[in-house]
Amino acid sequence: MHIRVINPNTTADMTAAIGEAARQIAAPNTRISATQPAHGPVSIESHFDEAISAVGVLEEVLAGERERADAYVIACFGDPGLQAARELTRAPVIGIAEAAFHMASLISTRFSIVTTLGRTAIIAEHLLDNYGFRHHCRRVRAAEIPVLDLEENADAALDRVIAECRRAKEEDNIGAIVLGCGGMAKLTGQIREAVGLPVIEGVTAAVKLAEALVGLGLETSKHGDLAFPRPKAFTGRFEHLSHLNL
Ligand code: 5HY
Repeated sequence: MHIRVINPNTTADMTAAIGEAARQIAAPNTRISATQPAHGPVSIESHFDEAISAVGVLEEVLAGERERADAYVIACFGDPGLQAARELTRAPVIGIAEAAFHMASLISTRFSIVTTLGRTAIIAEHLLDNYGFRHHCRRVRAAEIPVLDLEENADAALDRVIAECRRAKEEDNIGAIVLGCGGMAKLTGQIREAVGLPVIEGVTAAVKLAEALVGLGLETSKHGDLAFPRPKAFTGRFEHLSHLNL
């Protein structure tokens, strides 16, 4: 099976690291392609960044449809464009936040999230409400690191993430920690060792969920709100999306 892992930001090093993390846990017959939009923010740290990145995610799904991908992973913890992406394909589309919440709830009664910047914590809180996991999550914490520090100052960023995870372990009365950024995928092993709690990372959780859905022959429902969008004209820079024949 072919799983297209989409990093919604446009930082190639982070896309490569996300692809590598996915390949390390993918089943032998799973082919992982890691891609990013041609246009968009180098990192996603606000509602604005997320809104712009969502268009790039959708164009990457349309490109994946031309390559007949069997499933998609949206590798940003805001799950940008998730429901819109599901409208464009029959293939399963998994957001890393949603995947991590499901996995965490299967191995713990309460978890905390450790994300990058405090200002993005609200995005994770909205997803917890939207997906029905608010009661499972004790707290959304932030290591207060810019996303690209995970690439450019990785050692210092790792120390801050570990410190925040240790505070969560001490203070939050939890059984597990969810890492709140796709860029943390490559750090999961070191964090698990340092913190001594189950640590769930979304990219790998999403790849395994995608493999399970494809393995079960389950597709995104085309009955109801996730049906293909009605073909119509788009104007200006979106004219190429006109009358999509999906
Ligand atoms: C992510 N931003 O996973 C989110 C994390 C965050 O560029 N990739 C990003 O802080 O919201």
